[in-house]
Amino acid sequence: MDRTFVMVKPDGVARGLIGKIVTRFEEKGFTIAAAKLMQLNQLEAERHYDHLRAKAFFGELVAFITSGPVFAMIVEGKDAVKNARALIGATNPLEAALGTIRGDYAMDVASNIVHGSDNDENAEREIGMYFR
Ligand SMILES: Nc1nc2c(ncn2[C@@H]2O[C@H](COP(=O)(O)OP(=O)(O)OP(=O)(O)O)[C@@H](O)[C@H]2O)c(=O)[nH]1
Ligand SMILES: [Mg+2]
Repeated sequence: MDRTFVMVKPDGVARGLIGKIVTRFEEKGFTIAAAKLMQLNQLEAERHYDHLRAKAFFGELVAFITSGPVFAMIVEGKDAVKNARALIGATNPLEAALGTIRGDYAMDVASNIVHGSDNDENAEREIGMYFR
């Protein structure tokens, strides 16, 4: 079975949306294979967003993702990476269709409430980082 890594970001946890987000994945047809509430440290956050190191907002991004607990999940299902990203919606909630998680629950690109791995290799890398 295909799997991917999904994380409710600090804004989603703080807003009490863990349950709703888990439900959206279950309703889509995913199985939650593992899940835990955790706090990312600076190093983990920098590794997580390594591909964005050159961006002007990198510092803000790392500060945000370490600002409070996140809810990390391994989700399983057919074409897990692609189906999860379709359910999550476009990076910028302004462009995310209604019916997607970001389209329904977020308004700002900096706090878009959920992360999903962008390819199979990164999914395995991120699962390896957070579930050992
Ligand atoms: N503060 C800030 N954050 C941004 C900006 N643009 C993108 N981000 C954040 O950086 C995160 C990671 O960017 P990407 O990996 O390119 O986008 P993504 O794959 O749709 O999002 P993730 O699933 O969170 O990885 C996004 O989800 C946004 O929360 C920005 O201009 N300012
Ligand atoms: Mg990404």
